[in-house]
Amino acid sequence: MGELIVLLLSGPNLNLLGERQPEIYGTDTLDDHVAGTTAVAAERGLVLEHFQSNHEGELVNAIHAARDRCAGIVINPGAFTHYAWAIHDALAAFEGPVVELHLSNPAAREPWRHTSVVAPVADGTIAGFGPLGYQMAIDAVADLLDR
Ligand code: CA2
Repeated sequence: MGELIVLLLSGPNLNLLGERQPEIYGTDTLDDHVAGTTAVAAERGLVLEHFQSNHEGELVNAIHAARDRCAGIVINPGAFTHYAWAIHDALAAFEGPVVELHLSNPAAREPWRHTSVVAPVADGTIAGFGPLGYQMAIDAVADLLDR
């Protein structure tokens, strides 16, 4: 088999990581998270690709493009988590493992963050563990692919 690609998707405002709200989201930049995730993926024999967008449709297009090309998806949909049904539908049409990832724990925050429209189409959700979550998400995808 050829290389197994895992697509890491980052939603709106995650490009600002490291610049503001470090008490909630930590001090690492998105590039830091991507570098760490790439290294962990390589240890598991996986190739990481990353795409960030502030536009819902671009994330939908990226999910479509991953079909038949990527083995799994790790997605932090940002605030789209809470209402973006187009992302839900796109992920539902993806065949491989999907892991929903959050740096913070939305369940412990404002009530409007308690709903995820992505969770029903994910194999599982990792939330509240900061940077460690990226590593956990890769472990989850790798294990799901091994089964
Ligand atoms: O905890 C997470 O990873 C979230 O997906 C982050 C989203 C939030 O809307 C979700 O409820 C939970 C927001 C990301 C915004 O990131 C910023 C980073 C620095 C400065 C401003 C925003």
